[in-house]
Amino acid sequence: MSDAFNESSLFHPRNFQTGTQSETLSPRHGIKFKKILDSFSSLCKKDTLSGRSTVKEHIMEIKILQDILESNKNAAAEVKELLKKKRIYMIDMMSSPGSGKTTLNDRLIGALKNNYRIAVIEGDIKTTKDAERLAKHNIPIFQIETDRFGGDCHLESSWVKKCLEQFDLDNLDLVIVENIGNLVCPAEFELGDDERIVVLSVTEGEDKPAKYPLMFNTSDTMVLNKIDLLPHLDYNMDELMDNIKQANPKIRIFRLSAKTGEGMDALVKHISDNIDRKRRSV
Ligand SMILES: Nc1nc2c(ncn2[C@@H]2O[C@H](COP(=O)(O)OP(=O)(O)O)[C@@H](O)[C@H]2O)c(=O)[nH]1
Ligand SMILES: [Mg+2]
Repeated sequence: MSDAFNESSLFHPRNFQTGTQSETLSPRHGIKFKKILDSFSSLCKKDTLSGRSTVKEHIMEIKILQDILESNKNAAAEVKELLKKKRIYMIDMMSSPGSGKTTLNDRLIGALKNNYRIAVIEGDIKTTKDAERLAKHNIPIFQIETDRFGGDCHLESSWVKKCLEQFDLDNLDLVIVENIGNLVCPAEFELGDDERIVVLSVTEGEDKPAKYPLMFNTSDTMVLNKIDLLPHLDYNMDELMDNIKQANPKIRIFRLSAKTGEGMDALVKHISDNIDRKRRSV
């Protein structure tokens, strides 16, 4: 383990709450998005009350939304370029709340930290609980609490870029981003990562790839988690596989239990191979 990963380099969660870093995470984006939501709800009210067409306003709002997505895309390209230059592999991990992202990251970091230099960006609407759970690994962790600037339900690439700038990028091989827990908004906002992993736990049912196709369609990999619970469930694996095939026939699938460790080896190998490939890239 390099000197860059000693106790002093850890971004301790306690510092995020009072430090200036979280305040510099581009508050404009959060507020802008909130304004759009406000505008959309007032638009709906106008429609019901007057019955008049609001097509003009609608077009204007969509243009603003496109601007946000466009500016996110541009910042994602910058993140991609930076990671390419520094040969760092980055994972955007997404899922519903409670499907096991932090538990999985705990296991992954435990399995990878002796061979690779890892940093984590934790996204939550509120609390530093996940960063605190991972602090024992003594690696750099940055927690983004979106509640401080609008409570966004996803992370944006410009915020990730600001976090990356806080890390010692010359001494990193892997960055894991734990996105905010939901299967909707994070799918819309690319972060400039190398791999999008969606975690689905068996307790969420077989229908989620059909109900949230964009999330599964834009992901490279699906981790089917909590397989230790299968004996207790009436789970239809064929139905899940049909649904996932419809949403994204090319998605890579790992079945595992982040709790017991069953099935973890294949995922650890997959990520290790990808980190090695990135490190060898020119
Ligand atoms: N049985 C079982 N429970 C799990 C597994 N992975 C996570 N959990 C539990 O699911 C709950 C939510 O996990 P967490 O990692 O916080 O999910 P997150 O919200 O996606 O980060 C916790 O109580 C975990 O202990 C698993 O593979 N099997
Ligand atoms: Mg979590």
